[in-house]
Amino acid sequence: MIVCEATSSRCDLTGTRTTNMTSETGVVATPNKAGNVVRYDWKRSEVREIYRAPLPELVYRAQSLHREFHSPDRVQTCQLISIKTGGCPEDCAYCPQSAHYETDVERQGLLGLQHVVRVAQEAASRRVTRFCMGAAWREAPRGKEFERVLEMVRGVSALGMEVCCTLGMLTEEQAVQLKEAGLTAYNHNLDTSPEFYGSIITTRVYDDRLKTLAAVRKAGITVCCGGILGMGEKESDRVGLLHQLATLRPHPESVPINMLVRVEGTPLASLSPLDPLEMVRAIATARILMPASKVRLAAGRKQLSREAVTLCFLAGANSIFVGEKLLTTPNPGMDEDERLLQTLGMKPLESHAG
Ligand code: SAM
Ligand code: DTB
Ligand code: SF4
Repeated sequence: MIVCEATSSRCDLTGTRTTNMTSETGVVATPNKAGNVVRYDWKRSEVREIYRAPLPELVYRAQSLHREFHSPDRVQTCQLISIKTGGCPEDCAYCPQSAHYETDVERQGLLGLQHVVRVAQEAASRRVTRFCMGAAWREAPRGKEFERVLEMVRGVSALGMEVCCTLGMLTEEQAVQLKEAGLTAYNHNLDTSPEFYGSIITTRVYDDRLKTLAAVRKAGITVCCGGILGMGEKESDRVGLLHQLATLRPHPESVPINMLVRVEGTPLASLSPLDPLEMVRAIATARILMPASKVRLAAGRKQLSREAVTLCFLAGANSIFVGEKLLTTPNPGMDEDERLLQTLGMKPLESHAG
């Protein structure tokens, strides 16, 4: 265990302990193979302290811990597809798909099953191991459209890929149906701190998100949950988001950290761009707080230099979205990413899906 000299003995920046820890509410930590312990009882002040540590210290500690839980030269490659685009009734200020804003996004109803499975097959042939289907819905629909989504999940799952969906709010019953269809993961982001949430979205509350996350967990689906940086939030909001994620029990298996893609027509379009080093800090902090999780460097890579992306990998990011498009916005092309991984001596992670 690496002990932090700059902090009190209560908080070592590795976030690990060599013994089991308990609290009044019961066991708060589970050990990994090496005897390190994953904690769920982080205090916000501890998260702040980690986030603000000198950058070399922060990255060193994140990287040290990364190596205890993951292969340092492996990156999971995931591909997104927008299965239903635009016209969303929610007013998320960052989102080009909200019906509240005039953007260049063309509305598109739910795609056909065969088209989606064909795109997934092409992705699998390029060693993409996780396929994520996103829909601009406030909540997953009922009836025929939901049946079609279930077919898509079955079709992609049959290819041996990890299957993820992000469809908005879910009922417990829908979560069970998705699980039975073969869904690996459900993406549902908390996006920012509870305090800042109301400045970004007014059509739902933080608690709605937490309820869907609970339904996903209850159904036995893994959780993909993260947020967006660069929406005009303060450092304390980034800390607040990371604190929320790190106190979910169990931690989300996947933590996407998005850098805002500023889209013309959305209320956040003219914000100043985020300092990429904030992405590095957030990723390193996520790695320390949730050492066993995949930390995904998600949206915003087009705006990051390859050196900034490299720093994100050093800070513990071990998953990226590949392909020229995210849902509606551009992403670096496959060739560019292959070249980058090759230059860095890194390789795509093999699939764990059965
Ligand atoms: N409607 C569903 C929902 O909101 O959960 C699923 C689709 S939504 C587009 C998925 C996630 O994309 C959002 O939670 C948000 O974190 C992210 N996102 C959307 N627009 C973005 C943008 N302009 N920049 C970065 N991330 C964005
Ligand atoms: C996540 O956290 N980021 C991805 C995925 N989960 C669904 C979506 C990013 C969307 C960026 C804006 C767009 O392309 O529309
Ligand atoms: Fe709708 Fe999701 Fe976009 Fe919000 S982020 S407007 S819920 S598609």
